[in-house]
Amino acid sequence: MTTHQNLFAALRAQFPADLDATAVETDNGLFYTWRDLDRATARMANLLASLNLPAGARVAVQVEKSVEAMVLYLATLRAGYVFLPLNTAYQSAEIEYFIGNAEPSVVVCSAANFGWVSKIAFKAGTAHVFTLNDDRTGSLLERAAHFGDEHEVAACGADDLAAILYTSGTTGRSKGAMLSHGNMLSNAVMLKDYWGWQPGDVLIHALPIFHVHGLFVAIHGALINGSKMIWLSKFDPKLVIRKMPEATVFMGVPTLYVRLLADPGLTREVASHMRLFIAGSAPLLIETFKEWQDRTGHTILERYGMSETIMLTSNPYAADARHGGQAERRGGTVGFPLPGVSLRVQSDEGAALPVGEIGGIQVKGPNVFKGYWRMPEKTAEEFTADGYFKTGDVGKVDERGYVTIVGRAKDLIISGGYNVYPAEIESYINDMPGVAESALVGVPHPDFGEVGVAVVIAKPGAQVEAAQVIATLKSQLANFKIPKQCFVVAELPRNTMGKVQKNLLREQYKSLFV
Ligand code: MCA
Ligand code: AMP
Repeated sequence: MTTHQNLFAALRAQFPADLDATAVETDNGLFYTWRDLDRATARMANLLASLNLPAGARVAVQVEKSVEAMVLYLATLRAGYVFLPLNTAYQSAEIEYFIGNAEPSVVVCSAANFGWVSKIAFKAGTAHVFTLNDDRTGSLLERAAHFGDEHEVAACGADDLAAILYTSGTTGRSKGAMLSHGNMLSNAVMLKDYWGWQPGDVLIHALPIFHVHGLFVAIHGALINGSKMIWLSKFDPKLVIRKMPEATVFMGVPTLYVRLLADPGLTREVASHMRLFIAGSAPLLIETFKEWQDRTGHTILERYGMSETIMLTSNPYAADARHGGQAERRGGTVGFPLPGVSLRVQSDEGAALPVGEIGGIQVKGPNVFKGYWRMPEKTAEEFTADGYFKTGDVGKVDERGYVTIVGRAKDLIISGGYNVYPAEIESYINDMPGVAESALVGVPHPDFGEVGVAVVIAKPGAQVEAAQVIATLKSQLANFKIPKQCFVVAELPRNTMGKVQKNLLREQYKSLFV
């Protein structure tokens, strides 16, 4: 094992020679140099190392976005432990499940949530609960301040776990996707080349840092190129537009592009300093793709990935011999399988499908995860006998090699880049008094791309109020999972097998928001 399989060591090796240059500039006027990042991660890694955690210990983190939160991520890698990021919208039932399932040794939360989070954590056997706020306060920083700012990076093998990302299951509970140092590093190194990262690139970081897009693709991309980040605590279209003349790269989910386009301040001139706009996490509408071209003169580069695989496919940055010299970023497609990724389309029966035919997308490569945390059966179900991971996405590959995603075999709604699993929401609704059953379907939405609509059946003689269903869900679940509308109806459409026909519900409610 060498230290250099450690993802942090590889990122650190690309810090620029001038460690006093700015690495991160924040929207509240703070500047962090590369030396600051090195020292802060060393201090925090020393703190973690002092806790005598078991090998492979999980560090579960639910905090608001801040540079210190990124430092905690990097310090966890540096110390050789496993990072477990949690969406700040998650409420107690959700957090209780993740902590109970992952059994983290360390939990970090905001001071405001310390009461309920620490109660859950201590009950689950967590030894250490720290606080970290987005204003550079909290017990984590207080404790880390007592440690030295030099730290020898923990030795790691490529297969050692670096992070666990929970992704909800289409049936049953969420599954923790285990990503190794090797998974992440191979993807980061390859994307640096594929997206043509250059000296002097500056990234506008406007995404949350508890999912793959903001935490890995954006942060690794900038760090492994020694590039400065303009760090926005929250997405704000006006601020992004204001910062474009100082930046070169932007990454966003489609909703961010829709909101930027809604701002008259987005012009060709303001975007002229930018080199690359990248979109992913949800389908980018062709209208958005074209409007962006018209307004800014830039062609958005759409790519496709998953928590289990990090990035899988991408439209080309420039002409590439690997794809017959193709340089065209084609709207409505997610581009080519990335170098090292083997992608195929199969029928339900497991037959390889020819060019242009629609089927299940399966992938293999150094980026594909190690399996689901403590769920060997689920892991086995999601891989084919010859080692391909079944993405659950449905698509096709054209004669030029471009991949198009046409739908999903998994019952999943992607709303503003966040995943909502109908099975989870339905189970909460079905537990409400007076409810016989329910169905959640995704319908088009101008801002979020897709949103959930709940259709509920009351038990005979029972009264169920739609507003009450929504209010009860709001008290239980992360806000982005709450259906934007709820209808209480007499019956659900069913096929001859008795299965609810969600396609008919989607059709019925498709014009609700558009
Ligand atoms: C906020 N709301 C939402 C969403 N976000 N509703 C549905 N879907 C959403 N995504 C609702 C809240 O519940 C709230 O409703 C109201 O909008 C305002 O909340 P607020 O938090 O202020 O919203 P916002 O700040 O405007 O957030 C919108 C957002 C955010 C900026 C688009 O959703 C976001 O940052 N999305 C990016 C997600 C992301 O990074 N995904 C990457 C996953 P109420 O007022 O009724 O309570 S990684 C991935 O998918 C893979 C691997 C990949 O390929 O990248
Ligand atoms: P997650 O579980 O958050 O990792 O979400 C992964 C899912 O997001 C994939 O399986 C796809 O369904 C979807 N996804 C990611 N990027 C794209 C894209 N560019 N176009 C369509 N769907 C996407």
